[in-house]
Amino acid sequence: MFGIVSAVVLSALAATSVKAHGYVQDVVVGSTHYTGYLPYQDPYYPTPPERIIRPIPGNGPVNNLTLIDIQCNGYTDGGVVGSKPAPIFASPVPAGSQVQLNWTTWPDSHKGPMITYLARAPSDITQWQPGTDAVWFKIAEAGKTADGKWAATDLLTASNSIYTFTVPPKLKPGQYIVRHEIIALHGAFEAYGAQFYPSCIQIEVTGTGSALPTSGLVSFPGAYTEDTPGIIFDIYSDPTLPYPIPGPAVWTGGN
Ligand SMILES: *[C@@H]1O[C@H](CO)[C@@H](O)[C@H](O)[C@H]1NC(C)=O
Ligand SMILES: *[C@@H]1O[C@H](CO)[C@@H](O)[C@H](O)[C@H]1NC(C)=O
Ligand SMILES: [Cu+2]
Repeated sequence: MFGIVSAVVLSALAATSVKAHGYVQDVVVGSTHYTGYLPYQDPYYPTPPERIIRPIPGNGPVNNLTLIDIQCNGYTDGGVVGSKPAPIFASPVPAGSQVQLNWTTWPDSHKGPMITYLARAPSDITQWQPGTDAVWFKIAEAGKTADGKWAATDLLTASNSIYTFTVPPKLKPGQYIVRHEIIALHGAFEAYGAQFYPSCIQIEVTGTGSALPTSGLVSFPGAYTEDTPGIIFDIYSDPTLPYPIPGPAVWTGGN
């Protein structure tokens, strides 16, 4: 039985081994590893493995900011569009702890920022779809350093494809979607050229904090338009040009 599954998985892998794009393949909290949603393996199991990351159709980007796909790298399945919940979540994820996101090898050409948002689930996260509600707040961002190093790919590659963020220490406990993304700018010198690679990771934050932003929340789609600074940007013309990271300011109320 498992032999047959393995053969199917292997042939699916072989068919898609072209190196391009990427996704988060592993999440580490403390000493616990949670394998990410693996788009070229998971759908081929008779009983798909349960993941904490919402399903994605493949390693490719979303480039239309008006689509619900921009939320979680959309996936249409059985009438579920855009942000199909995952069946499980990482728990516990203590407030103040570091979470490591292990990306597949990121192509050198795909320079751009890495940005992380949270949204607090009003009820069971394995059932929750935010739709176009303004529920997201930014907790981390990295663009281009003063000496011209991009978060992706320079810094990500230097850290062996591991991106680390800290859960705000005073964040109110509860279930959250982490919306983490790379925006690849190699084609962003013109409209509709930026490529978005969002990953939606379900976590349960524990602790004794009570902080939660009450204003400034954004929606996906909605937070970015083609007029937002940093969505259209020429990475080739002037390497010393500062890069404006799109989206709201980082929320610091939980620090
Ligand atoms: C983006 O999607 C909307 C809605 O489907 C569509 O009307 C529009 O033409 C798309 N834009 C581009 C640039 O593909
Ligand atoms: C990232 O995940 C890949 C695939 O599971 C693994 O081979 C690699 O060792 C991981 N990297 C780190 C630094 O844990
Ligand atoms: Cu690509």
